[in-house]
Amino acid sequence: MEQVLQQFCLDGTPVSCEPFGNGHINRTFRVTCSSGRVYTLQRINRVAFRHPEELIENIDAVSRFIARKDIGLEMICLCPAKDSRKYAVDAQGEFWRAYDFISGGLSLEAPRDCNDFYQAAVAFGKFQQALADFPAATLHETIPHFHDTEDRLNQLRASVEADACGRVRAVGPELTFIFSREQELGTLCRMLRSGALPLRGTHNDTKLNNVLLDEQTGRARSVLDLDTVMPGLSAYDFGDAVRFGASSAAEDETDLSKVFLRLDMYRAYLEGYLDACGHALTENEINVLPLGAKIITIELGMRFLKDYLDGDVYFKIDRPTQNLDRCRAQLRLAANMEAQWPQMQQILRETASSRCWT
Ligand code: ADP
Ligand code: GN1
Ligand code: MG
Repeated sequence: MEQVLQQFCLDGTPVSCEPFGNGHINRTFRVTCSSGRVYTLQRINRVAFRHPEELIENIDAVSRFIARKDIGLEMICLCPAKDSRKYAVDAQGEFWRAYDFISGGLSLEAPRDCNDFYQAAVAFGKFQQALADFPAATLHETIPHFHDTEDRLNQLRASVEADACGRVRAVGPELTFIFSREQELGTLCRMLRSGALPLRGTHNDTKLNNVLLDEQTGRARSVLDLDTVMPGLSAYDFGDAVRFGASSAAEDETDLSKVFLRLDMYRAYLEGYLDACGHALTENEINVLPLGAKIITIELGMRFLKDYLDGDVYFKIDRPTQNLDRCRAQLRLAANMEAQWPQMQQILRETASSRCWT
């Protein structure tokens, strides 16, 4: 680690370096220097990200673009290395980056109340708004087909055929649940192709713990984890946040009777999101927000299942069946969304019609 840290232009000498955060992809550390300055140090996951230099270019461009807009979002700032690049490479060829640690910010695993979730929605909504005039064509596609649900179905099919770990026979009900919804799962992809939905600069990983709320005021403070900022669909950004933060249970809950969609949280997110960027969304985009939540929830179920079948090579796990548990919890949540579909639609109508721009 020392060999990595000494490559960056840090303010002082590092005095401590501890593992930090609950991300599933990168390895994150909190580094404190003799000056009192604190940094986030991260090793970039090379299974997920094949071209780390491109990833760094995206993050640098997007964070600086948004910081200049002064819209009340504090953006992460990449720390330069001594060779003036914004990353370091260690002896094993692994890529590392350092950011200024944003102190006084809360990264939550679950909202404490509806206001937390409203504020998270404001942060992601503002973020998307701020990217509206970003030159999207200059962004690298850090993970090709990231939220291409049709492609995710094909990837799952390939993993079932390969059955690398002999696990397919244990997941029949999960596969039936997913493939019986195949047509519906492709809806947003088809709408994008036909021009019914616009491609925007989106975050693509809108988990609650990828946002910072201010510790004192509880207000939206920052948007983190810019690894997957790419052209995408607003419905998926909305949906992924709801999937994670409006679930009554943890992403890997094993007692499925505890897993359902909290309609109060769903409403709070919808309000925050529409308050922050609703005026800029098309009518179709607003109408498909609930569908975005359902489709992305099943898409995550598919991704966790694929990784379980492949032998847990993508998402970090800390117990052997965790990816299968994550998959089952997602599918249960999606089934519950289906059961509460009329209420989800009604809340959308109420929230959208009470906004003055409708
Ligand atoms: P991963 O891709 O593994 O999810 P993240 O970039 O999301 O990595 O970082 C993991 C966690 O570390 C975040 O969820 C957040 O809690 C914390 N974190 C990352 N960067 C910062 C920062 N600059 N300031 C404060 N906390 C941070
Ligand atoms: C990963 O990196 P993290 O933990 O914020 C994943 C997301 C998933 C999420 C599920 C690059 O997010 O797509 O929705 O896990 N990120 C990547 O918890 O694959
Ligand atoms: Mg993260």
